[in-house]
Amino acid sequence: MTARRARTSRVRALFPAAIGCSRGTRGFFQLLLASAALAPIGRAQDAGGGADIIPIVTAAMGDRGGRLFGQTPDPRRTRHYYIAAEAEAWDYAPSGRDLVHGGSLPPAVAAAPRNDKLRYVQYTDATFRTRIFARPSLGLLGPVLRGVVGDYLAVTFLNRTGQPLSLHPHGVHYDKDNEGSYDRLGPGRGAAVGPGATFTYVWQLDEKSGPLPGEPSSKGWLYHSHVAGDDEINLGLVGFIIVTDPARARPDGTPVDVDREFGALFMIYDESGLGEEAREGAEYAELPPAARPARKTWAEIQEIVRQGARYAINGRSFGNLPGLEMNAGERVRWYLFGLGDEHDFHTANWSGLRVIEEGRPTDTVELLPATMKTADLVADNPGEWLLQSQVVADLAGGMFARLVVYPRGAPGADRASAAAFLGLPAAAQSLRVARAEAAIDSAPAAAEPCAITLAGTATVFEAFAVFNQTIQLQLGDRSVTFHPDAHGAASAPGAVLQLRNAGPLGVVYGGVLEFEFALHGAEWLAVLRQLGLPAHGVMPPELSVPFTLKIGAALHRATAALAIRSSPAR
Ligand SMILES: [Cu+2]
Repeated sequence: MTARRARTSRVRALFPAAIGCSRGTRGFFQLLLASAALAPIGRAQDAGGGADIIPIVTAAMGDRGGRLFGQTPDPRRTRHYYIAAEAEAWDYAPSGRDLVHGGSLPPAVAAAPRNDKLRYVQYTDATFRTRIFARPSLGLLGPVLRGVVGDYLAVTFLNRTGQPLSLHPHGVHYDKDNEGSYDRLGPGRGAAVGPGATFTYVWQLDEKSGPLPGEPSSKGWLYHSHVAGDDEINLGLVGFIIVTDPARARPDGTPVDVDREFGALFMIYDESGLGEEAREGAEYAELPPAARPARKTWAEIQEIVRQGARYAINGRSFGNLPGLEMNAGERVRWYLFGLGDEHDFHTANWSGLRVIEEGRPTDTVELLPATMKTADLVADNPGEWLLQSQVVADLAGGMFARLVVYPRGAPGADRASAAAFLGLPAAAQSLRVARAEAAIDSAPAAAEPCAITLAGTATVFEAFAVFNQTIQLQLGDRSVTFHPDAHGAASAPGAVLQLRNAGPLGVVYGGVLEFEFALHGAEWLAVLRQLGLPAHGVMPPELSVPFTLKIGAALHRATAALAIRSSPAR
């Protein structure tokens, strides 16, 4: 990821097959350069930097994927995902603090809260308009893809960035077009998806992708962009796949002997801002001046790299990864991953808890780059604990996260399978209702016969300007359109909208919009009656109200359980 990778590029280049997907052909050219002292090879010939690679598929070609070994897979056995790659400013420690030790962040981390990242973002369908809520505990990781042995995964990928990208999976069965990995030997169609282009990858979850009878009932495999090697991993384009043994799976594909799942990627990200050239330049400082692109000394480069290192679990540092919460007694499966370079040897350690990994009880699991392991624990020790790397430099760098085991009898972590397991279709939501209530006044001359409050969250694009889009609410056959101002406020006849989380410039960051509608008047009472509210007699305590929200071009659907307060009581 950094200058330290430059130091080893000769070694890697000697073993390109063994290194597999962690290295492009750049190291090979550099090997030529170093050994023969040739003149530097121009960037146009260089495999490093995705911008230099000519995309295999472009926006003009349309989607030329969707087939595996020439066949369209059985749709009844296919799980379809829609994933875009998008730019995002990423904060490794959004609280601005070390949330475990209570201290401030190292100056280099505190000074750079916004880091340019590319992410895999999940959408509801091929229109790529409506985002799905990301799982907070997954941090920077992309959506989890899952299935049981015998299934196919189809991933329609839209590249919304300016450089060619891909999805390259580990562990599953694919042909060359679906490999998603760029090389000069004869790249498949999915090897380099150009800016604006779409490609549907199809992968088979064959027997070898699933667990053996002696292994845990499910296992995790990494996927990542692999056009120009690990640059894209460092940018954030990483996610994982879960494959379950069908003999040990529930109907929804979750492992039957587990109550909850988490995924954790241990990796040092490089935010030094140093280009390949500067890093490689330091490495080749011993070359004759004509062949040397170096401008900084080795020591200078090392210091810049050190300042730019971000020690993270799922892209969060210093206790800033949320959501690692479980309930006492739950059987919890951990999918553990390592990625990166020769500094990325990490030891996943749970304080207060022990796991079973490869049949042994332990509290520490060793991770090397491109390692994929499964570890199970029973949450038998309520309290606040840590998931951390026990490597000394990792601890100093903030590679730890908070764990919570709620005691029995506490409300605890959400036990619904969509919340407890990763990547289930039921969790693929874009709209959540936090508060839904209606006050009904049935008196003949009531001043306010009906007042409805509907508040919640909906997904939006990154850096969403609240005053730029129209927002349309549809309840029953009644639809209202709002044009919010820079403060997120808008009104229409019988309706008021307030968007709650726009910053001073009227922009929402983070992809989640908080809304609150207040609806007044007899027309809304008519809508509720149309949706099943009785006109006379005893009011039900709750009314199920389906509604849609159109934010710009993105359509969101949800059903609110509307709490009914009626007066006068009868
Ligand atoms: Cu890989």
